[in-house]
Amino acid sequence: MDLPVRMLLLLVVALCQPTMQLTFRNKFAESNRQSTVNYDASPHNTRYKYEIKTFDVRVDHFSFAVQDTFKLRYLVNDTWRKTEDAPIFFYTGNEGRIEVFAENTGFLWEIAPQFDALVIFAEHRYYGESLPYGNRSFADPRHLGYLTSQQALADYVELIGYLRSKREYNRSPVIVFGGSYGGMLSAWMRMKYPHIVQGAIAASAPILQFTDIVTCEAFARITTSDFRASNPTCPQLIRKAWSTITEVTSNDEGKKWLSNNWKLCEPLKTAEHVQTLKDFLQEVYINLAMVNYPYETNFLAPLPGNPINVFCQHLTNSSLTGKPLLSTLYRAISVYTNYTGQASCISTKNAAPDLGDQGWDYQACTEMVMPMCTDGVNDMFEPAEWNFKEYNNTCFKKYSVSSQPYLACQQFGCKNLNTVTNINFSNGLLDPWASGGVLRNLSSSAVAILIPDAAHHLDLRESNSNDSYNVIVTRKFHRYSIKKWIAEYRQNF
Ligand SMILES: *[C@@H]1O[C@H](CO)[C@@H](O)[C@H](O)[C@H]1NC(C)=O
Ligand SMILES: *[C@@H]1O[C@H](CO)[C@@H](O)[C@H](O)[C@H]1NC(C)=O
Ligand SMILES: *[C@@H]1O[C@H](CO)[C@@H](O)[C@H](O)[C@H]1NC(C)=O
Ligand SMILES: *[C@@H]1O[C@H](CO)[C@@H](O)[C@H](O)[C@H]1NC(C)=O
Ligand SMILES: *[C@@H]1O[C@H](CO)[C@@H](O)[C@H](O)[C@H]1NC(C)=O
Ligand SMILES: *[C@@H]1O[C@H](CO)[C@@H](O)[C@H](O)[C@H]1NC(C)=O
Ligand SMILES: *[C@@H]1O[C@H](CO)[C@@H](O)[C@H](O)[C@H]1NC(C)=O
Ligand SMILES: CC(=O)N[C@H]1CO[C@H](CO)[C@@H](O)[C@@H]1O
Repeated sequence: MDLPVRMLLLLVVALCQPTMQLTFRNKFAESNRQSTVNYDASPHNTRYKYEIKTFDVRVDHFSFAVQDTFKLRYLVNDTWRKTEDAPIFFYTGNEGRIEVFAENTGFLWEIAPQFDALVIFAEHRYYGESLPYGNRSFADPRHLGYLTSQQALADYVELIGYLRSKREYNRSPVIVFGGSYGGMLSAWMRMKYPHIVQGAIAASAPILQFTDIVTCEAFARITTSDFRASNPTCPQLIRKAWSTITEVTSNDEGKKWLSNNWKLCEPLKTAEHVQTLKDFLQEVYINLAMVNYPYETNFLAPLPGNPINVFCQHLTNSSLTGKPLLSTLYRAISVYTNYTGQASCISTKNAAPDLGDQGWDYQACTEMVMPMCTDGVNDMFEPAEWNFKEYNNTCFKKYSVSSQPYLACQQFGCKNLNTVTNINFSNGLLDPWASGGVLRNLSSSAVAILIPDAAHHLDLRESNSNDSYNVIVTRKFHRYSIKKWIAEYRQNF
């Protein structure tokens, strides 16, 4: 059984495991909370070269009571550093193994030689191998409580301090890079620590995707519009299919029919299984929107270029209903689940409960509460309200924590950001996460770059002959900004 490898930068919306005890579930919120990075751990076909090092950091940067330390992993390439005080290009790692982000951030690798820069990719605590309490990190709420974005930023500050403590990097300007949650971290690094970080490239960073800041429908509407752009019938059939699935699977014969025809690894037996299948479909649609890149990629799953077009080519006959509709939908879904032709069956469960998964779920339950909802009218999903109370209750049951929906905005700011400087916020407008992105200039040097034809942080990827003019120009702007920031830094010395 070959589960497609789903890798991701950032907030990848992943499989939803049904929480049976809930009568009402906000599926959208649930899938957001289950966001995950599933990565291929094997080091085959590593595109870029680096050394892997570790650095001891404190588990708790904000008290004097806890003395524990752990090893934070980071990747280094110092090949292009020519002179003293070379710029440090520092990727603020997000929710997953750091190698995944190194592989998918070709832009940084491409420009490092032009800037003679030292390249660093730092792993986020509680992901990959940077586990403060080893394999007990997730077992005990007292161990898990140090998983916060603020602690992670403080790790990066310590690591930068250590790198700069060496004579040859004493006065090195630091430029941070990140995509998705990593982009949030790079923006926040510059906002919180401007004396340490000279500038930030924050790609597809939804720093505004929080309570009372953006509307909860936006994410689903952007996803839907990506499918509509391909062909208007496509999202209509997707919407129709939800009730068709309910009807067809209302009896055992129908459950069996669907299990066989869709080649499901785990046959549908109960209503909960059907719900798991629906959550899975929702995840597939969202992931397709995120990685709707113009060329073949293997980020969340092996996919063709412009995967939504390929998907929607199957969904053009608006008269389809019942089983024929579901058979057609299966062929469309196969673009995501079986592009390689290697899948023997479709698994609707997250078969590999890895640490990355757990980590993001916890973060979404504590500080990264991102309200999402659907209405089934302006979007192609089943209607689901945002219900904070239910959300918090589920989190409390799982982790004994109380969700803090206002914490991120309190700590980092969501409004009145006009004092922010030296950040380029880039947003692919095809990306559902643009819903929480910075789409307006905050100040003369903290600017929003809108890329109409790009998905989730496409501009951070390596160049490709199919990149649109807008993506190419965005990368040029980034290079220009970085040059400017470094020159400003050097002038101040
Ligand atoms: C840095 O990357 C270049 C290009 O891939 C490679 O030739 C070099 O060996 C790398 N340096 C280190 C220290 O890994
Ligand atoms: C955790 O790690 C310890 C030491 O490396 C090992 O002995 C133990 O079996 C591990 N436990 C689990 C549940 O993996
Ligand atoms: C660019 O897109 C075209 C058409 O979608 C495709 O045939 C081609 O393989 C793509 N090129 C690359 C480098 O992926
Ligand atoms: C569209 O679907 C309907 C209902 O299944 C079918 O009768 C019709 O032949 C289909 N049209 C095309 C062009 O395939
Ligand atoms: C995947 O594609 C191959 C080749 O077309 C096919 O034999 C196989 O049944 C497909 N698997 C699934 C789960 O659809
Ligand atoms: C979350 O739920 C717990 C348990 O019911 C409750 O004690 C806590 O006050 C709730 N938090 C918020 C912010 O409502
Ligand atoms: C932000 O300002 C830049 C100039 O610094 C301008 O080119 C760009 O269009 C502005 N972006 C938005 C979204 O207004
Ligand atoms: C496209 C764009 O607006 N890029 C900007 C990135 O930020 C610098 C200033 O810090 C601007 O000069 C660039 O125009």
